[in-house]
Amino acid sequence: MTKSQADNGFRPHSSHWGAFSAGWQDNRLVVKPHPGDPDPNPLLQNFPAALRHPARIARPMVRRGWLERGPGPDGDRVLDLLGDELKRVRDTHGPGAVFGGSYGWASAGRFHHAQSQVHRFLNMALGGYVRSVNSYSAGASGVVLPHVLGPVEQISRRNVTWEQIVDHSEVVIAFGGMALKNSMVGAGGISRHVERGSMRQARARGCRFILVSPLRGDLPEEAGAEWLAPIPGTDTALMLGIAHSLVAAGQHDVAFLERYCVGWEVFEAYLMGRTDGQPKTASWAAGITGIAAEVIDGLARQLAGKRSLVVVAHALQRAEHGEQPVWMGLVLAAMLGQIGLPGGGYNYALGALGHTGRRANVVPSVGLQQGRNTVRDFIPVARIADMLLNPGQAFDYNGERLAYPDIRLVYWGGGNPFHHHQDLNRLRRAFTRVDSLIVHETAWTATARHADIVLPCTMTLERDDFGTMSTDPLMVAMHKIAEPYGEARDDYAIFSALAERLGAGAAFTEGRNAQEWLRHLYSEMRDMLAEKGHAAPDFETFWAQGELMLPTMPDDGGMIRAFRDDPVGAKLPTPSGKIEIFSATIAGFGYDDCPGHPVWRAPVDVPDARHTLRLVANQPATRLHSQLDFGGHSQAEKSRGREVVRIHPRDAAKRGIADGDIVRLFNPRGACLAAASVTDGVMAGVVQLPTGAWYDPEDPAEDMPLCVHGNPNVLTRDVGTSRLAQGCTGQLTTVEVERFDGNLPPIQAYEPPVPATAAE
Ligand SMILES: Nc1nc2c(c(=O)[nH]1)N[C@H]1C(S)=C(S)[C@@H](COP(=O)(O)OP(=O)(O)OC[C@H]3O[C@@H](n4cnc5c(=O)[nH]c(N)nc54)[C@H](O)[C@@H]3O)O[C@H]1N2
Ligand SMILES: Nc1nc2c(c(=O)[nH]1)N[C@H]1C(S)=C(S)[C@@H](COP(=O)(O)OP(=O)(O)OC[C@H]3O[C@@H](n4cnc5c(=O)[nH]c(N)nc54)[C@H](O)[C@@H]3O)O[C@H]1N2
Ligand SMILES: [Mo]
Repeated sequence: MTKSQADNGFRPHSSHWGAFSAGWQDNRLVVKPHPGDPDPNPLLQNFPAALRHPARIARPMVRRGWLERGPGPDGDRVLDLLGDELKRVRDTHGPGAVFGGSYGWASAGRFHHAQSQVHRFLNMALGGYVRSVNSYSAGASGVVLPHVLGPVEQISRRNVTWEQIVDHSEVVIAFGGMALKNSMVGAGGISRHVERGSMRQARARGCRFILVSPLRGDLPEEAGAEWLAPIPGTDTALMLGIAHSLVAAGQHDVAFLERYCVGWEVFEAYLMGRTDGQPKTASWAAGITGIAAEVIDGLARQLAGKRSLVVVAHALQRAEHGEQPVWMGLVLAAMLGQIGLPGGGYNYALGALGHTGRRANVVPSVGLQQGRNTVRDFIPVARIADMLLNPGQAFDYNGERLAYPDIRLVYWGGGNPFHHHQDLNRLRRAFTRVDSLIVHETAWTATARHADIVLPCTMTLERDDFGTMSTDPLMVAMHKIAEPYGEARDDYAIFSALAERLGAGAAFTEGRNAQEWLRHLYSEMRDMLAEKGHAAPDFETFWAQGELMLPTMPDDGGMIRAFRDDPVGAKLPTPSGKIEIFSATIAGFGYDDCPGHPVWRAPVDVPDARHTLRLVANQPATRLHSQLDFGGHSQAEKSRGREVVRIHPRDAAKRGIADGDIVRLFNPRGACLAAASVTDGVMAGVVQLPTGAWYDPEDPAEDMPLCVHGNPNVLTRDVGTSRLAQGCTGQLTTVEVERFDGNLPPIQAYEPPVPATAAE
């Protein structure tokens, strides 16, 4: 922040979607992007209306049904009640009956980061909790990539940069695109949005972009991309077709495959049809993908012999057999021989987030120490409903045979499972199986509404913190802009008070208040910088300046470049030390749904006579997930108060749907309303409804209520990607769409629940 902004009463702050300053003008909150940001994110404009919106939670609440089973609370004794419940579960069932997965993005500030707070509290006060592993973002890739190339973070975040694309790439083929809406977001805060400008510059130099996606908007106009729209979920077949064309034309890089990879021969036998009698030719792929064989052949010619870059978006692996396109993209890039060269090769998830394509800071970002978790049980994160519905049941995961624990209490802070999980009607049933669901929230999300105890907490603008992410150099002093809403308290204050009741007060707080923690964490950052020979100002100076520019590493291509330069001295962290086109480890697990090399497996969830369209449920452009859905920008982009579903003119005409009509999307799992936007920016046969509209059941008492607002997770399937990774498959499913001519039910999602359930 510049000094003059601070003088005008504007104070620095940060969010996952951008750095900014905020202040008050005529009693209204005004938010201004950081002056150094060349392409600020419009999501910043969700803040002003959200800050004092009635959807905020003003006071603690306890569900009446829950209370009737126990002693009633009075005054603000909710914490006593909750402390007693935590003691009961700890002492009678042990910490292994507590699920503290608490997945979610929370806020950018690193001290008040809600999951870090929840996990530290559960470790200190209960001795631990059942945790979740991996993410909804990279559920399949996070498991398959370490077997075949390396840790997903290294491959997505320390690899090809936008600088390299500007200077070196000749062809970039982006499976799932690199939508600007997505790269505008980065966990911990992002200060400069460089993607649009980089694509413009690369194109001006002559770089060609190829977009493989159901949506034209998945690359910006600046990229000038050629747009190919295969049937969603068929990218692996398309890549196999390209691979076959390369081999048929003798254009694959045999020297690279020999020197840097293992298992080419096994895979080649499959590719050429020697193992299953089916050569994976361009015309075979055409029959599956809907892309003409000549086009597939042409892609092979365009990519071969050039500085080509293969990008695979997270989205592709958030689907049935999601491991396959991630692995096959790598194999395709290996065949092209550019892996490890500047601007070439393979970059998983480049452009899916603002973390990628940038130089890393010389020091990692700091966070709250988590303490020790004594519980060994865990689940792959997206198996939560399976766990709650089937305690004791066995499941496969990454070569292990595990069993679901028996959970009595679920503790959530900083995430919204009624946003992020699939098949919400099933999730609702799952949550009824636990004794207590405890939620800390800033606003009345569906998760808060389903909780037994809700504790209102401050939102980021209501507390001091600092924001930093390991691939953005700007560390921001996030000044408090407003007083807490109602009785909202910081997660830290709530946990400190609870830890006290559980006899772990001193262990949890280490005697520090929030301000002292900020200083403490900052001093850790300063020490790390000093160790690397970089001076940083003291806390007071940092706070007064409002920001600190951190030093960054050279743009060196990370682990993958090092391996290319020296395959013996800088082996990959795979069992063979090389790229594994065939993985003996994975083959050894014996999973038919994820064998030892990439394969095409037809999905189970495909259109039928009654459900003829594919639904793409992707990330929303108008907010981060479900956060601040009640904010100004998110609301302004809705139509008649509903989330917008995009449908191709041909599909709309067939159903008598006009632009702006309210439609009903349905399948056997559920139904929701949305407002139709008729556009040829989405391929025919596909409708796209982003995630994040707050779940709004017309009649919550029903088993399968209509969501009147447009949350696609009432429609998605709650099944794992495969036995290997058990990742989330929420991106794609099958639906039917019809015009909705009934009376339009009101939106109730943002109205606080009836106060009869108040704790007092
Ligand atoms: N169908 C389908 N589903 C998907 C996806 C998809 O592509 N398709 N994508 C998935 C992906 S990649 C992800 S990452 C997930 C995202 O899922 P989530 O991360 O769960 O979504 P958010 O809306 O960011 O949830 C964060 C919650 O934290 C709250 N919060 C913010 N600050 C604080 C705080 O300081 N304290 C507390 N206690 N709470 C706070 C916010 O109000 C919000 O409710 O969704 C997944 N779900
Ligand atoms: N504005 C905004 N940005 C975000 C987020 C947000 O909520 N809002 N969330 C952030 C998070 S947590 C994550 S993990 C990333 C997610 O990054 P991604 O998962 O990559 O993002 P999505 O928008 O879900 O999907 C990208 C595109 O893939 C395309 N696609 C879907 N299915 C297929 C398919 O089968 N084949 C092909 N070729 N393309 C397909 C869709 O058209 C979609 O727009 O985004 C991040 N960025
Ligand atoms: Mo994500």
